[in-house]
Amino acid sequence: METLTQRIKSHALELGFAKIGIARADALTDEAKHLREWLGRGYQGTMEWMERNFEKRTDPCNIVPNAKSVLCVAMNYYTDTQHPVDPSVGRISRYAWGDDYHIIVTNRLNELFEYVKEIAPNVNGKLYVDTGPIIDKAWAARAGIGWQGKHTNVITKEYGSWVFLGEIILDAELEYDEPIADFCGSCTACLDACPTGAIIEPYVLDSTKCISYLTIEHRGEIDDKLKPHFENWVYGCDICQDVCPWNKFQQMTNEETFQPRELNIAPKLSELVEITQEEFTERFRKSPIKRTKREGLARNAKAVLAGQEATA
Ligand code: B12
Ligand code: SF4
Ligand code: SF4
Repeated sequence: METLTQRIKSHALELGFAKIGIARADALTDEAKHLREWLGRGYQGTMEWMERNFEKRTDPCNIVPNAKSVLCVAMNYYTDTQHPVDPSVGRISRYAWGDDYHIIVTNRLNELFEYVKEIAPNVNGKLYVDTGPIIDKAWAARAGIGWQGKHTNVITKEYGSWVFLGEIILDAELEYDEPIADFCGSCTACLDACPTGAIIEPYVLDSTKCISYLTIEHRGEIDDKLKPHFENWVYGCDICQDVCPWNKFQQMTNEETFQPRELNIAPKLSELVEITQEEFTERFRKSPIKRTKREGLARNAKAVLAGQEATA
């Protein structure tokens, strides 16, 4: 007879999640200390929302009363396409080539939650995929999905770091997984490759220097000093993950919706600078790229071109 935990885990795999692990819903004490220090150093930049809800962010019992378990999932998004090398085109991070994972992973996690409620009707909980006051990576690490690499992303042994994370906080006791070891060893490839020096020390990222932050989250002008280091990235950046030796274990995703949209792989920089609102809305429907808005994408393309001019 399968236990509740075994049934949930089997169903998660049937739904297409690559990995599932379960952590005790204890308060995040060490992580809270690191988060407080990180915020104190201003590494969140203008993401002020990260300073809010500290109590929820670091203790799931402040989200779900009597929380007992955090059920963590990872969904593989790797596709067999490479980033372009033509200097006249922009690079878009791999995670944003297809449909928005917020929609895809949330819908799938909802299906899993429905299943849990069906087989354990008294269970209460809440699910998150990126958007809530919860630290996805910390929970994935605690649940043994993978470890946080020196670039700070969670790396799985089977799929590398090309996985999206999500979780359901539940008020039911389940069988728990153990965290796995940190397999970065003496490697420093990500720190050495980051063009802006954003990984200021192992496991510590200064968002204000990170191209991903600058091209997606940051509003307003981009510092002229950073523009020559953009290496054609106009939405996010994959450099620290591309150089990671664990990403040679990448596997193709089965998710159709994550397959690259033709126009997202190598958009002409000159086209992005001039893209109209109508074109932007049409082209990036259901895409994560919507987040940066038309103005943001055009600004990023201009920043790359300005950087190229400055170093010509
Ligand atoms: C804010 C945010 C960002 C910010 C800050 C990134 C960051 N390092 O946290 C920016 C905009 C830069 C960003 C970029 C990216 N992001 Co983002 N982001 C988030 C978000 C919303 C919150 C993360 C958070 O709470 N950070 C707080 C800081 C303090 O955490 P941290 O850097 O991981 O630090 C921890 C440890 O390193 C440790 N620590 C700190 N100091 C020290 C010191 C020592 C000695 C030790 C041992 C440990 C340690 O403690 C900290 C707390 O746990 C999450 C979704 C979520 N709600 O959780 C997605 C999330 C982390 N992002 C994600 C992705 C995919 C990306 C990008 C890859 C996208 C891209 N291709 O451009 C890049 C990666 C850049 C990078 N190298 O990290 C995924 C990561 C998936 C994975 N496999 O890990 C997430 C989980 C979204 C999701 N649900 O899938 N992101
Ligand atoms: S995403 Fe790019 S800029 Fe940010 S830490 Fe990684 S390599 Fe550096
Ligand atoms: S590149 Fe090396 S140090 Fe960086 S996360 Fe991967 S294994 Fe760890």
